[in-house]
Amino acid sequence: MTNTRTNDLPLLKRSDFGADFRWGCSTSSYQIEGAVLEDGRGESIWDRFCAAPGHIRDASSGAVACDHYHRWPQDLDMAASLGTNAYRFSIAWPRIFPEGRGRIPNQRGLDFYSRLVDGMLERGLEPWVTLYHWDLPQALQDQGGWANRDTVAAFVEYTDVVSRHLGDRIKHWITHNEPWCTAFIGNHEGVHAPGLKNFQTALQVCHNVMVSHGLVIPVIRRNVAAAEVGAALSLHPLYAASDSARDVAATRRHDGLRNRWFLDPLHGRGYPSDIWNLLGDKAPIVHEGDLQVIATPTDFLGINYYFPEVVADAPGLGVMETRVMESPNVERTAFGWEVSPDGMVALLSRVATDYQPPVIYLTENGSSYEDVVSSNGEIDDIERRRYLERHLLALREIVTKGIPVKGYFAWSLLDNFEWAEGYLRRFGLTHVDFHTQQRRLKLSGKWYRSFLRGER
Ligand code: IFM
Repeated sequence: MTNTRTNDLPLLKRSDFGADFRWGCSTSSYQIEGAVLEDGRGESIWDRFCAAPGHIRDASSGAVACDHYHRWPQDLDMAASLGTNAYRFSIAWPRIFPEGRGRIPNQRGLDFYSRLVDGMLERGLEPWVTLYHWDLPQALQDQGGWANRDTVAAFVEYTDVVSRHLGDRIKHWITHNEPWCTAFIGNHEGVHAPGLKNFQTALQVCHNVMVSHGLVIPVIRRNVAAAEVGAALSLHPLYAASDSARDVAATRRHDGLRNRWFLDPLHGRGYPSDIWNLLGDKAPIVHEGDLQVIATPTDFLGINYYFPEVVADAPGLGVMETRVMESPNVERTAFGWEVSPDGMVALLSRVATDYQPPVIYLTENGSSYEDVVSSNGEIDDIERRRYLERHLLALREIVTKGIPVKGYFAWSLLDNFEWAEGYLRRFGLTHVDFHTQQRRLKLSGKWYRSFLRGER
């Protein structure tokens, strides 16, 4: 039954998206690599954060994760066997500069990624690299992390080294993954590394990350012929909890920090004034020219789409005075995230109308469910398969509307270390037994494979 379509859903074919469409899976370094003490890798903020009790729900860490550092040939074989033509991964900055910066990079770290990229090319997978997917060198955090402007300079140096070493083989460069998460989950909510709970710090982190994005674009272009560069934002369609003027205004405010805080400056509009005016003395320090730097033209916009949010007014609750509501009677993943392919259509339509990016890639989309390995070793993750199929149907609708989405990357190739949730949330198309490291393609992965291979 794996290769048949879900009976109540319309037929979907790879060819509906055109021959040049990029199809891939996404991963990130700390979530899959393990080998945190090998080949000269330095400590990252996630190593430090995981070591402190109470931060990770199952008290785990990425120390071993999927052991991808050693098992990458098998993992790339799996990615290629699906019929994908691209693969998104990230580089662990502490493998390149164990102390965050320095005159001489760690050659063994560069060699690892060089082998990995060669492995992709040998398998017909176009490498899509993310430079920062949250594993900051701890040495830089010890000096203030992203809140310290020096980290911006360090990121430029790191990018220069990586793009000079790998730019002959990598054409697609993603500067940052989900700067909202870097800034706010890590520095305001305290749920991710480095675990700070300070709104003002989070705003400064956010600004510095955005400046670093703009500053590395010319560096990559200088080092990489015909490079295509962009950032991957986590964006959400937002709905007011009621028609009341207060909830509608709250939703606009929430949108201001969740979505427009990134989209506006990236598109040359500066920070949204409605939000800036609310921030008062918490607003970030912005140097002259920063907004022009952030608005440096890119080649594409990466969007990570997972779920919509329903927002209500919350007087007295922080500067933003908003609350995200749990709307009842909606379909949710095991993580509690609302399942809404329509939300993806709404989001992409809105971004296309309001900002007109020339090219969009869906750089992440996926779902977490509680998978069960049956006695015959199969993982019949019907819900994830259906999630994937419905989101690809939504994607076809988006493409049919003329919105320039040119690629889709499923999150994720493998079950992996899901940050503060540890190994309790599985997002993979491939099941990983974290005791034996055995990989097994799930029903969802088999569905993606049959779709990509045109076997349906
Ligand atoms: O696992 C994460 C990933 O690192 C960033 N985007 C969302 C995924 C699921 O939470």
